[in-house]
Amino acid sequence: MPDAGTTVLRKEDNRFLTGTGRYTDDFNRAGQAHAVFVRAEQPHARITAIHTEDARNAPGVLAVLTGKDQEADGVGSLPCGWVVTDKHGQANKAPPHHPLARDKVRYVGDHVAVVIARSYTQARDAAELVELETESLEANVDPAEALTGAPTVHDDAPDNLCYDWELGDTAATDQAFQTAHHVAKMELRNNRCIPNAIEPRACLAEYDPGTDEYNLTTTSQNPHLERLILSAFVLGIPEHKLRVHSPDVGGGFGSKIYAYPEETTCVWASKKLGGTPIKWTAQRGESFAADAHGRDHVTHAELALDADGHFLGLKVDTIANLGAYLSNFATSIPTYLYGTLLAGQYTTPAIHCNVRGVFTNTAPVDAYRGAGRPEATYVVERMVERAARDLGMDPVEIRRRNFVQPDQFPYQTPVALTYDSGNYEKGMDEALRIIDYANFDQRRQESERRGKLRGIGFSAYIEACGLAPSQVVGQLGAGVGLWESAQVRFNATGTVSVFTGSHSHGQGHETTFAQVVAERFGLPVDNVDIVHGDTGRIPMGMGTYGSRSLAVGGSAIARACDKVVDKGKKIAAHLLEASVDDIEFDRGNFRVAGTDKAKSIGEVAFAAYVPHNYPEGVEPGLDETAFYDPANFTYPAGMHVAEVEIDPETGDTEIADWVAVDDFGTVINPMVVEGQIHGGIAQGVGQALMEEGVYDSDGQLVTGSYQDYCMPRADDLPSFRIGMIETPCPHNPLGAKGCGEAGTIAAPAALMNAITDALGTDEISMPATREKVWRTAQRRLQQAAE
Ligand code: MCN
Repeated sequence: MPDAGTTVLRKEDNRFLTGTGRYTDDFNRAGQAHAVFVRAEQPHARITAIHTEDARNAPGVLAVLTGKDQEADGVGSLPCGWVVTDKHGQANKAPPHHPLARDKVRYVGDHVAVVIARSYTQARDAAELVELETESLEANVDPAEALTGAPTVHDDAPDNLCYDWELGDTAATDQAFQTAHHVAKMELRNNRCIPNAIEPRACLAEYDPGTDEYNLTTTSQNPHLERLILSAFVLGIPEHKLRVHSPDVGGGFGSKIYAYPEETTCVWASKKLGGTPIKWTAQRGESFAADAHGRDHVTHAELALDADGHFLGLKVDTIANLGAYLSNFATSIPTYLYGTLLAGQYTTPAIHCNVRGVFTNTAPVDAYRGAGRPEATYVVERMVERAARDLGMDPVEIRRRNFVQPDQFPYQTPVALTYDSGNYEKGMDEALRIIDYANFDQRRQESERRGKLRGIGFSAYIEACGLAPSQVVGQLGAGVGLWESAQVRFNATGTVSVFTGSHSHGQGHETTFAQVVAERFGLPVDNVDIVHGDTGRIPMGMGTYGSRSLAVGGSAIARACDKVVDKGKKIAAHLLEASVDDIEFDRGNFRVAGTDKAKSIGEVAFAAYVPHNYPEGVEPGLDETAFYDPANFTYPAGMHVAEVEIDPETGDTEIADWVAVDDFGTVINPMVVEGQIHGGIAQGVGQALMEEGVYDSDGQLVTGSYQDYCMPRADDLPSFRIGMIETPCPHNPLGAKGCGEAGTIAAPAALMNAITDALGTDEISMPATREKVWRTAQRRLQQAAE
């Protein structure tokens, strides 16, 4: 019976590895129709007419619907659920985002009409016949230029500014800069990423005219939130009349958090077509064009230091691309999930950050694995290394001099957050030991002898995850609470069903959550069933993102288990003819303290459902629910070290070694956690070396397929070497901190610091493609020769 804290193979892998998982596209209904969306081919145009007659008359077509039809039916706008108040006290601009465009199209891939036909091919063929008449407008695609006279995306925001937000103390930061011995400066671009889950987004929408109920099967990371948005904002369906079911979901990385135009439109259309079930599955090109993208920041940063390398102040000025419309959490990502992390692992006393969120004619930008925190870590860790290079200091030593120390926790940063626990120096020392930093110079010389350039780069990342206390996020503008719920039900035969509002789409919750419960009740993991992803079965939930599932969802489960034990004690006391106060519970057994009189939890559960001999005043059943709202975020942190070897003749960057030492507090399943780190690093390496969503100046997405958007593969990566330290989270019952985004947050800075170390210049931006690296290396060699 393995405990939490030990590796258990993932229960869910049996179905995933044998091809018996059930994904949204595997669901079919008799008489279902298929939806194909007609999408904008121009990035910016006023709609003058949409000609649908030919498509309507095409074989098999049941309907061709446009924004006008939605307007007539009162279909609402997709909301952004987080209001950011800018530095002038104004709420952010929130132009409407209609599922089907009404007046203008605003990016390539925007939704113009939906064609619904008997078969997918009929719908696709008919979609070709829809003719969009437009007046073309100039496109605005570059965030750096969006505020300087670029074409206006929304009339409500004539200068394309969504908000001008600041955090930190300007006066204190200015003061710090005045006393500085040195100011390190950098221009940084955080490249646009396009999420690529294995399974594309999909939905199957059904309306039942008999009961006036809807059933939406869809690829969502948070079915309850999807239900809330469709109900409260877009379609006005009473929540209890809408079931949202997310069966197996093949990855999300943030892109499946949001309510999108497609499933919204299919739910609405299913009723319009008298209850015809409507199915839609994205083609990969649609995912590239219209799933929410990530990152896309342009930043100027300055770090003030004294002569000994102590950080005195940090100034950060960022323009964040929000795309053409505000996606559900878009406003919060470059503000509260970015600016608040700019202290990093350091005691920098004064920080000021200014962020301007801008509209452009590009796909909406929202949370993508890490969401704001990779961008913050990238700024801080590139700046730290830049400062070390400017001052001729060892990058390890400069960090050591500035780390928050273990006795300073809880640590209040100058940018709002209070770090809960950590030991940053210990993590760094462990990483240095594993990578053998002491002998790095020898390895560099050995590379030089072979004509190669070797570099080492560090990234001391911190993140705030386990999203998070409802009161705090509410004060910051969130429109939702960020608690999690759990129901833990003993069945009469002693097995346990757990209903969680978290949603696993690759993270292994069916195993790790079962471990939490199995350990508490002294049961085999296989006797615990984790049910998730269905508003029809799970009372309430807020879903999975922000590495919150274990810290918040798992804590709710732990609390519900405690309630089960409390009730079980009453039943056991009766069965054992003892006082409740004398009953102890340990690993599945209720025992009268100091005796060998005991009842197993299985016996107690049976008595709860067959209450022939039962305490008076106690309800039958052993089934408890808990809501958990954390007191703080959790603050995982760690040190990633990348060592690269560059071939200046080809521009090839080989990642020679990668060491990650992380602190996730108490770990439930080391294997699952390692898997999360591996996947996270791979994603960060992708951003640093090869991934970039590029729009040309005409607003066309030129990286709209795998031909042009390069993803990392196994042979691009080394075998990662993982170390762990553990400072338990002091404020949740598991002591756990989130791990799901850490690798992605840490990796880009580590890799770019290593590449720039090897090349001897910071003049290279992400992604450091072969071409860019080759050009930079050649330029350096030429300069050296001159
Ligand atoms: N865990 C653990 N001990 C800890 C922390 C976590 O054993 N101290 C386990 C958890 O029980 C869980 C897994 O590790 O099984 C990840 O937990 P957690 O850090 O709570 O993250 P979430 O489950 O909330 O997952 C969300 C996170 C995010 S935000 C993105 S984006 C992401 C990610 O996880 N997307 C993923 N990992 C992904 N992995 C896959 N395969 N696919 C995605 O889309």
